[in-house]
Amino acid sequence: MSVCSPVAPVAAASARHLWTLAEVLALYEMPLMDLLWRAQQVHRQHFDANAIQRSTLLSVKTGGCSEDCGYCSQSARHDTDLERERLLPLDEVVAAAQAAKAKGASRFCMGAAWKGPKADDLERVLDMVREVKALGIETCVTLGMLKAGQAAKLKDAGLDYYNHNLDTDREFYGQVIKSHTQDDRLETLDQVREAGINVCSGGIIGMGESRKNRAALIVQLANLPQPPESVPINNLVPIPGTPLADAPRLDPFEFVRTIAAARIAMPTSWVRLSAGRQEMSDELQALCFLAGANSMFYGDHLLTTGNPEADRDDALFARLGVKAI
Ligand code: SAM
Ligand code: DTB
Ligand code: SF4
Repeated sequence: MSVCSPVAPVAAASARHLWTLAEVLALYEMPLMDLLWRAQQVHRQHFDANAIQRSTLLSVKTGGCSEDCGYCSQSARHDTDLERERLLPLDEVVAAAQAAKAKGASRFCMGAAWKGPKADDLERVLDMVREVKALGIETCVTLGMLKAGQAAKLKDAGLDYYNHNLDTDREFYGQVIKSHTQDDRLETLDQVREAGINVCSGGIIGMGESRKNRAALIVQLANLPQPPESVPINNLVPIPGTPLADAPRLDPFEFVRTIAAARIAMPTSWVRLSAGRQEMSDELQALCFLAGANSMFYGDHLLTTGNPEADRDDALFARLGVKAI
């Protein structure tokens, strides 16, 4: 195949291309070198290909979640080793954000294991957003499903991004999560958009879904009324005690293909190489960056699982000649 022949029609600069499943599946089926080349071309049209954005995560409320997401260590319905914690005090959160900023993260993301925030919990999170924002670092929260009016309050407090993943293809969703539907998640994304907060939404790969399911997730994200500004692609971190503890491991090249498909289908979005980096070699991560990932979580913890040590990431950036933004 010629490197120039597009799999999808090239949209006029002003018109937005809506992706079909066949087109995204065709991306997945390209020879890897052609796919990477195409992803690089798209990436370089919109971004500095040698710059990677870094967000630091903090779990502000850990465990005891009512939902049954099959991958999650924090569901009260799974028998995992996790210790439940109450909502962290404000000063601890602010101190962690200060440390993240000092290490060079440009965004601080606070996660809570809730189906959604109760009114009084939200008030405490609003204080966190205000104080973290005042430090001069971007703010992100992931609190589950929002009720009417909650997104507007978050916006008023200074929230920059709300993370809420579609997680997996609508057709596969019910096999992983039964306590809520993907439509519930879409409703929250609408509210976040409506409030003028940047949308961060992506998914998890390696849960036993098919390639068609992976492609369908990318189509769904890309064809949202407006594509998410930020698209986290998580590789399943298998958690003992969860239904997905023994999910068959995915070929790492399939993960790289998913990053490339996300990059091509969402050219102006930040694509985040998210959970699963700790198990990846430096070479595999470099391949993900080549496929168009330009964001990552920085700091030795995700929410309840590990992430590469900051020193290892700093060394990787130096070896690759990548600059942090
Ligand atoms: N409760 C909120 C929610 O579900 O939106 C926020 C926290 S939840 C842990 C945030 C995201 O983490 C999930 O949507 C999922 O994509 C990701 N995640 C959770 N457990 C994971 C795992 N074991 N491996 C990979 N990603 C995971
Ligand atoms: C996202 O897509 N990945 C992050 C963040 N958004 C909140 C969370 C990953 C969690 C990995 C499993 C854990 O640490 O519990
Ligand atoms: Fe709860 Fe979120 Fe985990 Fe689902 S992914 S169980 S909603 S914390």
